[in-house]
Amino acid sequence: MAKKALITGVTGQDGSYLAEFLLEKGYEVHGIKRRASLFNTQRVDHIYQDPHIDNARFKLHYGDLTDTSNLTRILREVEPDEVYNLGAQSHVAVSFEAPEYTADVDAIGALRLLEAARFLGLEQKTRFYQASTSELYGLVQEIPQKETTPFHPRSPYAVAKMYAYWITVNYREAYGMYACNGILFNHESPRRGETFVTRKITRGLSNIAQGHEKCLYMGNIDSLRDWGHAKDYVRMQWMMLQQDVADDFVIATGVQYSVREFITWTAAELGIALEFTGTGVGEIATVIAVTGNKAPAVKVGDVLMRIDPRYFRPAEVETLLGDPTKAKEKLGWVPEITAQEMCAEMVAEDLKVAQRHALLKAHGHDVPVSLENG
Ligand code: NDP
Ligand code: GDR
Repeated sequence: MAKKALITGVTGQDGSYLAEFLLEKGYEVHGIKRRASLFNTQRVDHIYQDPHIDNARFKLHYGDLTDTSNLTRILREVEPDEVYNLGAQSHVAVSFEAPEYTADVDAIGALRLLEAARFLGLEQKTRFYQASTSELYGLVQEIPQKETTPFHPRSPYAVAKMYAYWITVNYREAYGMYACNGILFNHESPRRGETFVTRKITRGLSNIAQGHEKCLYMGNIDSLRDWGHAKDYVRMQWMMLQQDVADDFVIATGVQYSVREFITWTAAELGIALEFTGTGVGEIATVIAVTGNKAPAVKVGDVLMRIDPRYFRPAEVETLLGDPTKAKEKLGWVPEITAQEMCAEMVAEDLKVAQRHALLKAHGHDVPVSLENG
């Protein structure tokens, strides 16, 4: 019998990579998707299986982490061996705008799943993975951060995730559930949401290179992050549920870069050399050289980046750097893709789309490019 996994947040970045990974391992994969007025399954359309065929191994259920009876019914129907709770309002800046909703989904959502498993008598059968986050460290108490570093969350998102972290530990201790936290540092990919900083940069500069946009408006570019690739990180989520004893692990690369550096790499991938001048909100990035043919719309002297304080956060997490020693030693996990390689992959994908739009425009087709920012 194939193992069954249930993924909340299956339509998100990690959910899509994890679903692919588990299908390759032979799992029957169930995912919870939200009802939306437009299709929202683009990240999993390539693995979608017609439910009318026999032996379909990828199944989607409508649901929401705010809906207890819905979650309980899906758990009862599927009786999964493993639950991966990846669903969340995952944008830190947005959590300041919608703190109560973020708490409902990100904190109580985890409780609803754990309690449903207990209520249905699945607590000894179903293993539970909670998508915890480096945002728990917030105002960092120790560099680098490891499993024993004290938490100091700095946003409604991080505070909600702190509840989810501890309720997961609590169900492990109180009911003997196999429940664990992956404390994952930032991880990205070409499937990253467009309003997270890396994708905003690769997509924005690719659009500028092809003449769809003029300038990138950024928040705190001094911010330091430990960026890995989502593909490497979902492998680790699965590994965490295959141990004899449930435990919590930091997943990170152990290397840190600034947002400014990520902008420089992205520009370089497009053949653009930038110079940063000015300070604070007056800082700009100006083009000092253009080579190759990837950026026909850009010329020397163009200002490609300005600071817009609207992207500053009420409380910022200035620096994050993870220490993944425990994961390496206990699970034998090592990340395979570097931040620069990931940046190159993201630019290649975003440039392809921007070039396709340019071609359509050149043939008289109107292609509105979303200027939605984050
Ligand atoms: P995404 O934002 O790409 O995906 C979030 C998923 O959650 C989407 O499928 C979204 O659905 C779904 N979702 C949102 N609200 C609800 C709800 N009310 N009920 C059910 N599902 C909902 O996030 P990532 O894939 O990047 O991250 C996965 C998880 O890991 C999240 O919990 C995130 O907080 C956490 N995390 C992420 C890190 C990262 O760097 N990527 C690092 C550490 C933790 P829809 O598609 O309809 O919006
Ligand atoms: P983060 O990711 O908040 O770390 O949360 P994000 O990419 O949004 O920000 C990283 C850093 O870049 C700074 N920044 C900007 N961020 C955005 N989005 N837009 C901007 O214009 C901008 N300019 C500068 C931010 O201030 C921040 O310091 C992500 C999410 O995936 C969470 O769900 C996850 O838990 C953590 O990573 C680990």
